[in-house]
Amino acid sequence: MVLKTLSELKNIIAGGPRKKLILAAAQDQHSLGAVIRAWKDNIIEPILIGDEEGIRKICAENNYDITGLTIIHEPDLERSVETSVKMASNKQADVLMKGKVGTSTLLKCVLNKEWGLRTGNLLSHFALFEVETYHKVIAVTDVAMNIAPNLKEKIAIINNSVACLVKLGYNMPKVAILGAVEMVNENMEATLDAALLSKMNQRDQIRNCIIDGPLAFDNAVSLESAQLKGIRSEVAGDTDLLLMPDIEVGNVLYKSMVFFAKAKVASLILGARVPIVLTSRSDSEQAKYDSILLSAAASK
Ligand code: COD
Repeated sequence: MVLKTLSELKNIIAGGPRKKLILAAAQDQHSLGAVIRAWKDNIIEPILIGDEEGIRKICAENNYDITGLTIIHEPDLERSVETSVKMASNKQADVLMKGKVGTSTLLKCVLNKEWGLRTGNLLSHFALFEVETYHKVIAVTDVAMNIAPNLKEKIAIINNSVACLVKLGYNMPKVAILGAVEMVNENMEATLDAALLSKMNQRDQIRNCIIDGPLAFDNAVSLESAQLKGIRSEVAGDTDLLLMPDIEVGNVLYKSMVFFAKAKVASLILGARVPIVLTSRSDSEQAKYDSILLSAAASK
């Protein structure tokens, strides 16, 4: 099974229990809009933590009916994130979501050694794009958390993402390890790592997926480009997951997909005790809603 559109995430969660979602620093219009829509759609049971007056003002201005919704008043930003993370850590939530607070403030709390959401695994960011010019959704990792992953970290990032794709119903997702070129070049570290990751996959050191790399972006997503270059690959042109060499490449790809290609996106932090919806403050309400769908599917 592969997903063709993000709205198919609804089929995966259909009939399942509502997930408890904590929205940290909830006084954020797009986040509240997405959370309330998912609540009305019976996908989540939200708890809003933040400045109650600010939350109620946004809801009144946008005609959001929040009768019956739990609000915990915590006007201080850092304390609202800390309370949210502690509650998620105490199993009071299936999903944590970031509201009006900076990414690194939330991540630092999540990584807190005493009361954070660490599991011993590497945490990584996973984004799922629906773009008209590709025949199915395509996942991209890591565009927002790990800055310059080494080989060991790349393996953990692949494992997190593949486990998530398997929860979404994928069987042996195809993983392209991106480089600037499709040949191993000893001066380009990304291509060396890609070759090692491919060989580790062939030898069953990385399981449950088919890895090939290095692949340049064109051969990863276009069979025609791969054939023109004479590349024989099970992954080329049919990639399910793109592994980025570092955060700069990943973040620029993410933003160019959204701003130039008008892609729809859903994203999550994986590897913590609960999935974390960490869309950026500039992401649309739709992106936040789709990320909530993804988090509900990933917390199955
Ligand atoms: N998974 C698990 N543990 C981690 C991870 C991870 N991905 N990253 C750090 N840790 C642990 C370390 O082992 C250490 O024990 C502790 O956390 C602190 O590690 P530092 O000092 O490297 O981390 P910080 O607190 O300085 O920074 C961690 C961040 C995640 C905040 C940092 O990596 C970061 O700023 N990433 C980019 C976030 C960002 O700006 N994204 C852009 C979004 S658009």
